[in-house]
Amino acid sequence: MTNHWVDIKNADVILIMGGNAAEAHPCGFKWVTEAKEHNKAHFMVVDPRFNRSASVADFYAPIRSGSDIVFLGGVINYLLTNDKIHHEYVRNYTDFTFIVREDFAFDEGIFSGYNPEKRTYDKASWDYELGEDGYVKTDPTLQHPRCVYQWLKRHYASYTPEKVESACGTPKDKFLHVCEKLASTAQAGRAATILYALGWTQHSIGAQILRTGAMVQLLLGNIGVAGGGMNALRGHSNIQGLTDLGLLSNALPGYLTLANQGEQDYQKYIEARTQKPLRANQMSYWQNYPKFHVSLMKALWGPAATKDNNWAYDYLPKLDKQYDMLQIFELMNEGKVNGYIAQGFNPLAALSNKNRTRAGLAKLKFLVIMDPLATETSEFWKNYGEYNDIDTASVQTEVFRLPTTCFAEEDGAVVSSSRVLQWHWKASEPPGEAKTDVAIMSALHLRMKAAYQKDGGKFPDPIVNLWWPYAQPAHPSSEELAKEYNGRALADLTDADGKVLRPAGQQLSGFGELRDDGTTMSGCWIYTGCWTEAGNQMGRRDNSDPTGIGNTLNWAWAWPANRRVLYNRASADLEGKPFNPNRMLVKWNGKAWGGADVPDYGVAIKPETGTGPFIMNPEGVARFFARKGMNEGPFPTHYEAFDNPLGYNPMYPKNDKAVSNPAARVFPAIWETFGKASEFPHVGTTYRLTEHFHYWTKHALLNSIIQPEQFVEIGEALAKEIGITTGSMVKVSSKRGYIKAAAVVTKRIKPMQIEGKTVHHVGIPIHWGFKGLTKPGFLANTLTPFVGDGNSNTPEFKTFLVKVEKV
Ligand SMILES: Nc1nc2c(c(=O)[nH]1)N[C@H]1C(S)=C(S)[C@@H](COP(=O)(O)OP(=O)(O)OC[C@H]3O[C@@H](n4cnc5c(=O)[nH]c(N)nc54)[C@H](O)[C@@H]3O)O[C@H]1N2
Ligand SMILES: Nc1nc2c(c(=O)[nH]1)N[C@H]1C(S)=C(S)[C@@H](COP(=O)(O)OP(=O)(O)OC[C@H]3O[C@@H](n4cnc5c(=O)[nH]c(N)nc54)[C@H](O)[C@@H]3O)O[C@H]1N2
Ligand SMILES: [Mo]
Repeated sequence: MTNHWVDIKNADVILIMGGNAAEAHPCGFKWVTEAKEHNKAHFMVVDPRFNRSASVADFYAPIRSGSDIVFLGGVINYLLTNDKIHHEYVRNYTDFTFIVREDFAFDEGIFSGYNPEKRTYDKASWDYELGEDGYVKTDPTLQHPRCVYQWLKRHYASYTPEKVESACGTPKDKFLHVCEKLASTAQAGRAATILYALGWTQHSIGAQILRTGAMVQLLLGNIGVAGGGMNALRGHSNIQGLTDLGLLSNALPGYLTLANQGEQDYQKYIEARTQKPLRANQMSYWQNYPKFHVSLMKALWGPAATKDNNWAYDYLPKLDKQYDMLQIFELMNEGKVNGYIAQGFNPLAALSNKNRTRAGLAKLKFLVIMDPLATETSEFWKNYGEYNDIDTASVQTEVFRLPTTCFAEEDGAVVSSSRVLQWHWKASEPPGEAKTDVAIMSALHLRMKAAYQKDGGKFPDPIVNLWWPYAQPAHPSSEELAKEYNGRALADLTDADGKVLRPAGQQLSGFGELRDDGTTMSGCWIYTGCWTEAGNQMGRRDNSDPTGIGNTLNWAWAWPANRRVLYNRASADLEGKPFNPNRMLVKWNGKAWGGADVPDYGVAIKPETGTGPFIMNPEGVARFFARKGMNEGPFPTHYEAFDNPLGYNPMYPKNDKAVSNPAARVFPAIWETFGKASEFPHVGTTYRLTEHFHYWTKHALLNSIIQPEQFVEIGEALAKEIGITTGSMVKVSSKRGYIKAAAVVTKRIKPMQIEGKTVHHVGIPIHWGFKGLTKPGFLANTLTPFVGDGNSNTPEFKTFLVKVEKV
């Protein structure tokens, strides 16, 4: 979230689109209720289903799954053509005036630089035009045909209300209602928030859907203000912590990035990430990359990371490809993976195309499951009849189960969607032989280290030199690890005159203290400040809120720097005067910043210097034109899901190269696993229910009683067509396999008219499987396609083709 849970109460307009917070985030959802009650907020839901959030909303509009960029592009077009934008904000705080390179082009769904054979883009032309001073050229009059504002107008001109109606199935009047309500926040003093989750991310164009939402918010001046923002409602209780700590395979802690294979040279690696400002006076905060990186390397390898060995740069792996889940299981299927550790992960249930996942697992030599429960994955080799019809004798994989504890059986911090790190204390001892994940991983590390010390190997250094300075090497404590993430001084830190600012050994109080000369260490720079000399800031429990805005700066601790609303500098005008004095976040008093939040930059930087609020970007402003960042283009563009009901792109019907995301990675063997509407005429989508948490609460008795049996949701019209009623068993098939489940016939899913064709959605909750206390069921992911987003590779779980039949 750019903002935070409590801040939702400050919104005047709330849009939940691509999420179902009442169902999946029922505790946080109370802030929507607060906004409605105390702020008269107008609450809207846009979803293929009339879901639990819609049932308590002021307004609901249906949308065809997978068509959100048409809808949001339509909102952008509406805001631009009706001039409902926050002029002062977009002019000063975005790239509206920037001029784009002359060779940048877009034609019928494809941008300049496309290589159809490789399905990738050469992104050279996707850039601003730079002057001789190295700074971006701008046109403050906004007239230049190549300025970002003019490009934006052209790019979304075809995203009309009529097109939204025919491509999304959203009636025009309902679409315009959403536009008008959002537009009412284009003025200072009103704010809209957008809350989203998987209904936006789990598509082959997921990351671009989020960008389109963010662009709407920028046009309205809703980023960085109280009650605004782009708010990702995250999943597992600590999934925010997982990404913060760099547990994605291409990441390092604190959103630093691993090198790719071509980056063997340390200086080049650092230079590529230490971005120089693209305009005068900008902070371009990633200029501090070397400080964060060297401090991380000191945390990992301690004394073995020295200036002479480039801070142990050679110890870090260099990526030959992006090792996301789809890639790993593809390699498994190719027989190229020997062993796999599934730690708190049930891939057989959670990953798309279950039969393919299972085939991959069966090719491993060994599989390790670290989990408190016996999961579908740990028993993938066992025959459970139709639910898991495997020939056990054909499986050679050796499976080890290592029972772990659950969160309540250890101390630690959990990071919420609000970026708040909140400490919790152990509530009970683990049962039986269960060990914490830290104890298991430590034991594994110590044994590997001993083996490498004894036998040597090709390159034992990264393992034998890993710094392990814990009181009990077999079980580092949560406190020790948290202090390490925060970071400390390894030598006396002095100023230019030699005065000691921070003696060696002390905890650091903020990432501003980090250095690139090996005198500081920090395991995750964005967490610096969470455990200072003043103690554990994550354990703080003072909920006082002097301004009433809900920031509670003394409750736990938020990254970065305890800031509760990101980019809060953008809530004030160039002089530092809050756009909305009633919901002030920060304010410049002529000498210093003050207010209800931690300001984006220190008191030394005055607004007069022109420093922009988007300090992580080298241009200091937010981008409508995503320079070279995204893989499928700098402006979000609609593409159909890989399994799609039309067979063409309704926005670019003439171009058969632009039907689905032209830059999404599709493994060669996967093309034939996509379905066609002639064979699979219905649109399937998968989702959650409040009563279950994925695949593990079916092991708990009470949850199993309240949601005992697998079902699929089918609209009344489709039910009539195939001759079923509630309770009938239906078979739902896709090109990848089939499931059977009880039908729930509902008014909450209605047929849609898409480009003159009737499209039915089929709703498939994900929670069942063949292990646990519920009635055994099929894994929903038997049906889903093995393809992901063009940037993150998040699987396309939300839109695929199925056929529903009466059993
Ligand atoms: N009780 C419970 N709570 C949970 C979880 C759980 O398993 N159980 N899981 C947690 C996790 S890990 C996560 S990631 C979050 C997920 O939270 P959510 O994303 O809110 O959950 P989902 O139910 O997967 O999907 C949300 C909505 O997306 C809609 N949708 C599908 N396709 C589209 C589309 O193309 N466009 C639009 N606009 N909407 C679409 C679906 O109809 C559904 O209503 O929930 C978390 N909370
Ligand atoms: N079709 C479809 N598929 C989906 C989704 C969808 O919407 N549709 N959603 C996707 C999403 S967003 C998610 S997050 C995934 C979820 O997929 P998973 O994360 O694989 O699902 P969980 O059941 O939450 O599995 C977590 C496992 O962690 C174990 N566990 C709990 N606490 C601990 C602990 O402290 N240590 C260890 N080692 N294990 C622990 C649990 O017992 C459980 O077996 O599913 C994805 N798959
Ligand atoms: Mo999730």
